[in-house]
Amino acid sequence: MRASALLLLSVLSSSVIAAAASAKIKSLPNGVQATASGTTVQITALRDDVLRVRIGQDGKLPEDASWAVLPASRTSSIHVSPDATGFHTASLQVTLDPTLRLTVSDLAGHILQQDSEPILWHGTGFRVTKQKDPADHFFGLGDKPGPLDRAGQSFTMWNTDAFGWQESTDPIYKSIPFFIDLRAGRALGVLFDNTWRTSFDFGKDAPGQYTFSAPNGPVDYYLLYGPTPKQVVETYAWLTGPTPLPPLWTLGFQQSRYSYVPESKVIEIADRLRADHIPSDAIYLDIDYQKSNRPFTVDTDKFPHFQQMIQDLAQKNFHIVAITDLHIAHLPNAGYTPYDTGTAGDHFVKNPDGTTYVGPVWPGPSVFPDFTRKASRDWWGTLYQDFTRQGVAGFWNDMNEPAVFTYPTKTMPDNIQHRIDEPGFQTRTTSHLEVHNIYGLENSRGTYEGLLSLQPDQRPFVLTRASYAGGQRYAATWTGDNSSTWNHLRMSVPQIVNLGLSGFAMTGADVGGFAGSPSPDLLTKWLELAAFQPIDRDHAAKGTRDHEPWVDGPEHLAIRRRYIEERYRLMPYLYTVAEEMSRTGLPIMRPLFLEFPQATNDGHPIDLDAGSEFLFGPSLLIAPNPSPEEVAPYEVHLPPGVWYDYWTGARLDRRALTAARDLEQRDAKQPNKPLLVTPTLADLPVYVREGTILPISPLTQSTNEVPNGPLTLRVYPGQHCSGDLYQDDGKSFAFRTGSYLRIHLSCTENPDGSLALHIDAPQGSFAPWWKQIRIEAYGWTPTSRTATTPQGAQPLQQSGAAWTLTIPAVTTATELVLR
Ligand code: NBV
Repeated sequence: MRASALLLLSVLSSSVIAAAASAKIKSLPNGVQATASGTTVQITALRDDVLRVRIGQDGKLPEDASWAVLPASRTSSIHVSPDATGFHTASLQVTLDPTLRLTVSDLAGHILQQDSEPILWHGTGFRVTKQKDPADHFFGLGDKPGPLDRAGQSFTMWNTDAFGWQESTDPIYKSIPFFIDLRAGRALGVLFDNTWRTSFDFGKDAPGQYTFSAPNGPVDYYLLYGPTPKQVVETYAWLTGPTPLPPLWTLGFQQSRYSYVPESKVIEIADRLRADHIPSDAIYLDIDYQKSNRPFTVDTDKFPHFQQMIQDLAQKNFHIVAITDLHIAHLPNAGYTPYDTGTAGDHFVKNPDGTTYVGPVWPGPSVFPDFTRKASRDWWGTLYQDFTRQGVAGFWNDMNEPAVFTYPTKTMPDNIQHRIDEPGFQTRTTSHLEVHNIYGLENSRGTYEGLLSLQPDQRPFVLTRASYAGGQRYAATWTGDNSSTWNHLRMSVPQIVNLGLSGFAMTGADVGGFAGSPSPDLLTKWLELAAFQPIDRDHAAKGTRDHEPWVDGPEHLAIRRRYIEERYRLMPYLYTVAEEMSRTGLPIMRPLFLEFPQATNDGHPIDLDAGSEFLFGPSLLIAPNPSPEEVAPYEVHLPPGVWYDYWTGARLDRRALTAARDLEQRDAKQPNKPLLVTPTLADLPVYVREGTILPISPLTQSTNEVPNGPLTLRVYPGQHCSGDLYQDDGKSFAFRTGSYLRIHLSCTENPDGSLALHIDAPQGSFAPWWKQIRIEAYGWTPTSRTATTPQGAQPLQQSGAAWTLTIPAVTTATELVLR
């Protein structure tokens, strides 16, 4: 794949048609347009911090349409201030030189991006070349494996069924042509909105430049200025839409395998999860529940009481997620409804001669919905009617690259004809080359929108394998067919982090690895780590050894259960983070630089020093072994500030040096010196950022269960001490009309040594489960062991590293002072 991308680049270089030095710059209310030597460039400001660049030949600009960008954002614009060479906004300076090279700077004159050459054309193809600074670090680009920082590498966008992918495999399942350039502490996001087989090179070909190119399609890209990376991520969510608020149960532990059959096996798995007290919420049905692998059928020999099974499992608080692949069995005159109704409605893609394209996949010869037609997506959505009626809670769109069993391409031929018949687009027929990378996106969109129209007051859960930029609006995703190796465990971190930076915030990797059989230790470590990742789904390929938490005996089970339980205790925090994600686009799993962009003197991302560390929400830092199979101690680099050990509550500063379990002492003179951690099977280091107020619930066995006992607020004093808590019914859209609960919390350390906790007046009308609130204060020592509460003075109790008290649930703004 990379070889062909390089070939394209060298062809492009050999036929440069550079714009001549005669550009005429025309001012537009919202930007500029200029033409030179047949190349027309238009740069417009959508906001002060968002630019759009469109370039065309022969005086024409590309079609103004997008599968990724929200219409309202794409068409927004501001008035800019023109100047001699371009324009400026309230935060950016835009300059075009006579050869149409673009420079974008901040208002202090720091160059954020600069064309090092004019655009290169080669027929329908083109290449955009930017100067690369040695300080540039690149993040994003979706699920691409390899190191977190993309600098020095090149990539191709072509959605591929990449069973058995490894660290250097490219491309794999998704095409998310969005990246963030972090240059000396200033962040700029770039969305290259072109669905063809695009290429990216971040200084691999030539160290002083980075490029993006395509063999066809529009030159249409967006620049999103920070300066902080967090602002860029939030702006990307403004541009392409955030991940919607997921149903609460999808944040629970999910158990899957290819495949649990027959029905009795599914029930056995559910019963064992409950009997072993492994908190869990979902069980997956992979392709073998279907009759002869035909989507939207059930093999009634293996599942004679399908609906009853679903209802019985729902009684036990399990949700069923069923796979529904897009390839419809080619079964004329056989009474197979998806084929019959799809054919009647002309919903399948065609060969160049107009006949329906038929390709082999799981059901044998199959036909493929034309998802770039709204009418075909609407038809697709109706296929879910029986399953939703029967109570299937979530749907899994696999194989939607699309995967076809034709080799070597593993997809449909380039010349297959797709119809674009879509509000906002010119109606036309185009080849597979243009649609390939958005096929999975539009498949999952059809599913999501179909579910919404079938069950308008239920938040859909769709899990998709392939997608394109913006696909987070419709589906969660996973990293496909990973392997049961230590390296794949390690790689899940940079992959999920980069997906989160690319808009996909609800993401997981198959726990235990899909291909192969994990050793007991590997499975245990994986279940530990995934408890702190957005989607926690244990999944395994056919023919591999069993993967469920209990399979390696009581000692392993006890460790695995402890981590899953911890995830459930953290559910109020996790759900609050998920709600933030649904408003702002901030991912659940974050690189350290997102929260600590100033952590290093030269502005390089601290993650580059910090092995496999990541943040789970804004407040918890997870520090797995960067060489997970290694037994030697490893370094943990904590960003500046005070940190607490999550497990013991010990404050890791000069006052608590000796309390740090399992950690070598922190050097008092070098507070940012790395910690040394000795890896053990049962431990995963987790740290809490100072100033955190962490909401915790009593343990439940599923998210459906109402927790029994108080809400706990763990207070970790320090800078900017605050926390939030969000709750709602976990499934409907009632939150949109006020049925939610939001509480903002903050704490202050007073000069007299007392600790004040402020609980703001709750917002929203949703009544939560707790009747009491237990406060646990860490890293703080009382002088008189009492608290002032609205109910009067109360004694503080000591419990481990915390001082605690319990008060009745509050309905108005409340202040407690612990002294
Ligand atoms: O549907 C079977 C599998 C599924 O379990 C896996 O998660 C997907 O990534 N599917 C791929 C098709 C076949 C894989 C060999």
